[in-house]
Amino acid sequence: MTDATSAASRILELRSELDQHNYRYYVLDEPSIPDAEYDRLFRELQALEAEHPELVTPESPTQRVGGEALSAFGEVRHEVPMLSLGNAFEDEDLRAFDRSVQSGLGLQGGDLFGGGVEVEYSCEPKLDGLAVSLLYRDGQLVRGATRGDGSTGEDITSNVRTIRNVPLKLQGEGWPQVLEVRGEVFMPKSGFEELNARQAEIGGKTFANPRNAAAGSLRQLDPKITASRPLEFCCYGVGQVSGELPGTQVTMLQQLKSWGIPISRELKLAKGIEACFDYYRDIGERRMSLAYDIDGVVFKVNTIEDQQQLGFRARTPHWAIAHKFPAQEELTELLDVEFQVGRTGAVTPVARLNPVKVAGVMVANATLHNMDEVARLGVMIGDTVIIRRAGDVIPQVMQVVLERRDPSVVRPVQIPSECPVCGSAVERTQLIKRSKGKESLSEGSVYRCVGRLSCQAQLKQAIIHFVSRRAMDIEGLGDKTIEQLVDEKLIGSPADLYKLTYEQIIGLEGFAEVSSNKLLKAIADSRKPTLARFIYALGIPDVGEETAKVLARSLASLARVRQALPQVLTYLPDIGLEVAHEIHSFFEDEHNRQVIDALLGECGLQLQDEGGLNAEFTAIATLGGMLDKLNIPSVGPGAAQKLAERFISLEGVLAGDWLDMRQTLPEKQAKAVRDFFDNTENARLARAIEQQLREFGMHWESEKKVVEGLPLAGQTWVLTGTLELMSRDVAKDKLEALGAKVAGSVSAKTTCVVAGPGAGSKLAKANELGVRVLDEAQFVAALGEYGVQA
Ligand code: JCF
Repeated sequence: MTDATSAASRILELRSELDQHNYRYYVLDEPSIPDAEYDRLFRELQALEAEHPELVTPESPTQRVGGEALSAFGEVRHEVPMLSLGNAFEDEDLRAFDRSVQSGLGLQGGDLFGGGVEVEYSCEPKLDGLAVSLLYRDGQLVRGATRGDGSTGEDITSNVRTIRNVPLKLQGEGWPQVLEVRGEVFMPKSGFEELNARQAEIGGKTFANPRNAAAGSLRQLDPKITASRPLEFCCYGVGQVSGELPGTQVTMLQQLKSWGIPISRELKLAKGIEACFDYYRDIGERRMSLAYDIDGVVFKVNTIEDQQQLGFRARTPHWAIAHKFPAQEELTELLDVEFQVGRTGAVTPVARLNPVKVAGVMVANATLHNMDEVARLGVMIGDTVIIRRAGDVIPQVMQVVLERRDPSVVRPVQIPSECPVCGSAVERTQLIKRSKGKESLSEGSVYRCVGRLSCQAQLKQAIIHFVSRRAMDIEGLGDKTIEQLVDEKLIGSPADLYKLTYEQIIGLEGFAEVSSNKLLKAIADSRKPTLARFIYALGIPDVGEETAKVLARSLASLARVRQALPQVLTYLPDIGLEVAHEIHSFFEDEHNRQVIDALLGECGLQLQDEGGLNAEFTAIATLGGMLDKLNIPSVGPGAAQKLAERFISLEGVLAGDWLDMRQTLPEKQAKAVRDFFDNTENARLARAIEQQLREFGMHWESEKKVVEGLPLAGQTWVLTGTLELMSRDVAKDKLEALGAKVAGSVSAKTTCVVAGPGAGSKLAKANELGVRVLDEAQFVAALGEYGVQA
């Protein structure tokens, strides 16, 4: 093949590929490759066409800019063409732009150093949205249009009218009779997240990024859909104008702002190109905390007369440029998927990638989170994938480029059946769910190595966690040292730390006399942790610092925490069934028990602040509440309450005869209760829970007292908004213990509404109906009046 024929065939290939991506981008709003990859293909075509001008055709994507008008909308001709911007990727591109501006304005060599006169530039972030034109006649919005190809766009008047910050009428006075403003329609990041969550919930289409979401929302044939989308407009310039506007970019935009047109809050004036670099760096640093996506900053020659003198070429002005940030998304190949074992044994897939530079940093690995994520992405080893790295966030695999999949090469990602580190079984986690008195198991998204501390990977992580600052706080024991200790089998559990000798430590890499003694002292000094720190240091799955503190404060002894039944743990603030089971099974594990016994025995650990029971746990238990926690099949809270009212005590229920029970409950439920307690295991569990609640100091109320003469008997309360001093469950328990019913909605029968921050429709309804409303502080005070502590 000659050079020319191979160029010709590559050109055809690139054109068809670019046409396809253009269609996906502009018509479907569903691009399958990152912008950076599109730009590369585009530039490759441009370069080939420049080498072979005879091969350029009018249909080539290089000869057209922007999207084709969608036939469903009317056409709009732009009297003044809508320009796009040239790009500067490197610093040098921006300096070249500045030099060409200077020469265009005849300013070169203007000072002693030959550096020319400093040009003033307006600066603003470059929003990642869609360019639109808004036409105002006599101050009224009469037309909205997309940019389209720059000379013809689509008429989207009904849609832009739904954008909340687009004024339908201009404010103030002095606006020109005809005023066409131009700007970007975009979707803020938060609105995008909410929209996607909403769409996922109703099984609708979700969007890859805010830009696609904005495009998909703006080009809806039904403006009601557009209206439901969180779009915003930001003006950056003007088109047709009758009459005069202020003479600089910045003053002109400020004038538009005074008429009610939104402009960028980040608009600044920079004197000289160095100030532009400062602006670029400043916005770059704040990029992640901005409310919207941007892909660079825009610099414009500030003086409008100068802009006119500089003019434009094809469709880009000589007086403005977009200084792009490094792309956050790139394409690469997924070479392999490896599995890492974490502290709690979670086996997580990690993508090994053909290294690629993303946002300025080489990326060779990316997280795949879990196997559900692998399935959601549909990713296979050997696929081409899109990698995204935003700010300090770890690189993510965003999407598979299916067009680039070679079915003969790819293979599925499989979770290993054995732990890659210790060879123990890998099991899928189970989720315990409860509804209507039924406990059901479903598959979790996490797989776990069951090896616990016999798995070296888990052991290393467990010890790293154990010694960490907020846990046992042993200084001088870095990750590398811990790895070495485990690899050389010097320690097999956290307890072994306390048995390390001077000789063993000085034999480690990086240790000398002084540092060895220091470490020994640090280990010895860690022997008196608080109970909360110690519980946290154990590294029980799902037990973070907060939960550890709750356990320590409420139960006030490790012995009680170790014994606690899961159902009893759920009486503690913010401990759900899931976590309760994790805690319970952690302490059931034989290996864990041995390690804890060793720590408290031969290692000499002494836990501080163990002691009497704390008020936090002296919540009020009722028989009904306890029966509910037993999860008797088909028996919900209502039925549990009826049982309690009828039988008064647990022994009463256990002995309750069938006829009695059938008078109280429908036959099916009565039978379920009888069957449940006829199983001696269940009866024993119920007695154990009741006994433990008493032992742990639970303030036990008999049902009899509950139904009669309680201070809030006959009242109906509603809890809404966020409660900060206690969980809603606890608040509900306390109200019920005082005899109140707690309902989910407000009506004229509601006695009182407790409204925390964020309360919405229920609070509004209460105010409308004149129902009494308490804030949380008032609520706590009210409880206090009845002798109940918050
Ligand atoms: O924010 C933008 N995406 C943006 C686009 C800002 C500008 O000042 C622009 C633009 C496109 C063309 N100015 C022009 C002339």
